[in-house]
Amino acid sequence: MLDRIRSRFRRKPSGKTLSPDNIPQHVAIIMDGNGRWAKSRGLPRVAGHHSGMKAVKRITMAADRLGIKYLTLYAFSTENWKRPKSEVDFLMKLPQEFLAIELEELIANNVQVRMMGYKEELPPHTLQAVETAMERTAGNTGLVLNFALNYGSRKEMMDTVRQLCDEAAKGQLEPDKLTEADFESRLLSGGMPDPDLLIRTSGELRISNFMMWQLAYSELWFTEVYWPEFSEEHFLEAVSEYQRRARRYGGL
Ligand code: V0D
Repeated sequence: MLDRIRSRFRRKPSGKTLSPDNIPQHVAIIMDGNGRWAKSRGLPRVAGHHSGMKAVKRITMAADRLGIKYLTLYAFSTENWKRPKSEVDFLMKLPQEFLAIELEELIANNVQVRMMGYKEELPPHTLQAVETAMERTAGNTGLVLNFALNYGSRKEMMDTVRQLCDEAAKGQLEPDKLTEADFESRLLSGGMPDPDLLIRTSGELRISNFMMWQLAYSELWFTEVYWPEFSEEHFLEAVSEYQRRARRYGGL
């Protein structure tokens, strides 16, 4: 417990401290720059993906120590299937490898593993590993570690629209009375709060089909740093900047 309090007040290079209140409840991250990191070192792209996996562990533990409740990581998009088959095959082995190494520690830390995305297209070995992890951590009450895996925001919204139309056609809902809450609860993120903070690494300044509905009022924070080099310090810097910004929700 002391450790937890200390880490929340840890001094940063800037000399600023994080406030223990106003910790973002939900942080989402676009983990970009793995291939570029590898290229800059003369390594194959897959070496970058592998190194990026280490950063996942690092930032998960940092988020847990800060008392963040939800961490959503964009691991694989519905567009990523267009990459070379050899790269996709490699990527699809990472969940198993990650969980083989980290699941016991995640369980010991009361972390709940979840997946947000379309399960149908995933190779059975990938889905099996993720589902086992979700089952084994379903009762945990600590950090929710939510992997966006085969996720795309337009598909998510279109599926939600289809489902609502279907329910309307069956007479289960009245279009006139449809609310934002009806829409939200049917998204893949249903039941989770919207992200308070979005982080994107590696210098691209785009949302790239990630949680477009849910990010409507989120603070956005971008860094040039490649994901494999993203450190706890960088993460604390993003949270510190989040705390500095006034959150006005388009109101006062
Ligand atoms: C590669 C950087 C962990 C982004 C991080 C299949 C690209 C490392 C997972 C993971 C990937 C997913 C689900 C789960 C446990 C771990 C992961 C993918 C890529 C895509 F339950 N890292 N990671 N999944 N990379």
